[in-house]
Amino acid sequence: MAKKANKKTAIVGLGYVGLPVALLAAEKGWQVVGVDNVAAKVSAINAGRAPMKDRALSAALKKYPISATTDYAAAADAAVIVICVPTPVTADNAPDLEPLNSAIRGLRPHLRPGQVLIVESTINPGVMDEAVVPLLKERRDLPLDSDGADKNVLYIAHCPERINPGDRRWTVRNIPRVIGATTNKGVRLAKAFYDSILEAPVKVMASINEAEAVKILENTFRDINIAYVNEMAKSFDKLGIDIEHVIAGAATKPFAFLPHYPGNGVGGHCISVDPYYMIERGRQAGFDHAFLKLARRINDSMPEYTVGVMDAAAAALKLSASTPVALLGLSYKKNTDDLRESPAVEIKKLLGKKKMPLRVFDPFSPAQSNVASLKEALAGGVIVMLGTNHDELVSALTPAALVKAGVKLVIDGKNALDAEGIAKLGISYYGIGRRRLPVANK
Ligand code: SAJ
Repeated sequence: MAKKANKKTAIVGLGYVGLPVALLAAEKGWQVVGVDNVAAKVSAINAGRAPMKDRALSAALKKYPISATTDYAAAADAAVIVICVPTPVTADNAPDLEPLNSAIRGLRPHLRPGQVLIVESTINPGVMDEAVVPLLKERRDLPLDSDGADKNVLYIAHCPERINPGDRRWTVRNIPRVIGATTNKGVRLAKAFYDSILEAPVKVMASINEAEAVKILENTFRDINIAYVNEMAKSFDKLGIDIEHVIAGAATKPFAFLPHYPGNGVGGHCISVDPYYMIERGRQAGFDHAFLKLARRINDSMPEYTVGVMDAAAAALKLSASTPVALLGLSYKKNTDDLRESPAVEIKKLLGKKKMPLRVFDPFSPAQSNVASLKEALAGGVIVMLGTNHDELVSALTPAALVKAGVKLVIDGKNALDAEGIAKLGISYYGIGRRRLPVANK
């Protein structure tokens, strides 16, 4: 009688990445146990509540309840263990593998030959071989596939996460993946897991290093392209050319052009972080990633550039230094409550150093706001500083609403507002790489 396949999987790290994987695995028939080191998250999930504001996740959790625990021992009888913990940077932008290392150390006593251990966290080429495997080797009685054997060993694989928070079109279910593993058996086991839960192709890379490099390449690609348009925006500000129009023009080219858009900076736990992992690994290997570092410098300069645009515009309009500024939106990305590495949070810090009264309103972050409504933020004739293009902010900030509130100047950090309409009603509009001045101010 064939042994019944072990369909238990342990998902370690139940955040934006791990929870969607856990719920999809549960939907596809896996017996799922979630492991997380935050007890509050564990109890929320056991009570059927998603620990983050995400309607789709909350609905999935209701439909496919999973059990969660802080105890790594729960992974002992799992066939597949998936690690989805953060890989942030330290305050001086050095890679911080502590969350990954502590997950490995927590799991280590419970790992057994025959299991496949898959890391989804974003890491640079070399981390699996140089950080994860040595940590696992500290358990001398656990044979690893990296020792060359291909049976009765712990199999090790990497499948970089590709979750896009807030995206309804591309989800954990339909985004293609790449995987890399140490041995062919490891590839087979990891691929079998993803083939059983995804409705998307899984590409097998020639090595773990290549799989690590794929995610770094795709995210540094995005960072440098955003930096490129941010630099062009600064240049076009000098020339009075509207970069949004120019990008739209360039995008009529049906090949070899991929539009990215300027803004007040690059935030989030992926694009603004991942390049530093490659920069550091390159440095260790004796290679200087001058281009990646330049892109980081350009993108990190955008919050200060945006405040500079406001200062120059306010001076040109001879607005009094006591004109209040309403910073609208703090999240790094629209329609999320995620503040990690957010440029708008950096702008809040810069504005906080000035004399003018500062009002902060983000509907997704009431705790970080100092007024309770948009109406309160705009009262009395303010300078609007759009920090995040949340749909509900953009739709409320119509030209008519701005005039009605007596707004004196609009700084649009995400080029998301109706520039023409705002200027037509007599309010000066400055975006990033675009501006519209009322006829009177021309
Ligand atoms: N941003 C720009 N201009 C752009 C695009 C983004 O300034 O043209 C800014 C955003 O405002 C934000 C930051 O960059 O502050 C990052 O935005 P993002 O859309 O890249 O969002 P993330 O950080 O959630 O990136 C994720 C990544 N997904 C994974 O790492 C699995 C990234 O690889 C995706 O390309 C991205 O989503 C996406 O395409 O939305």
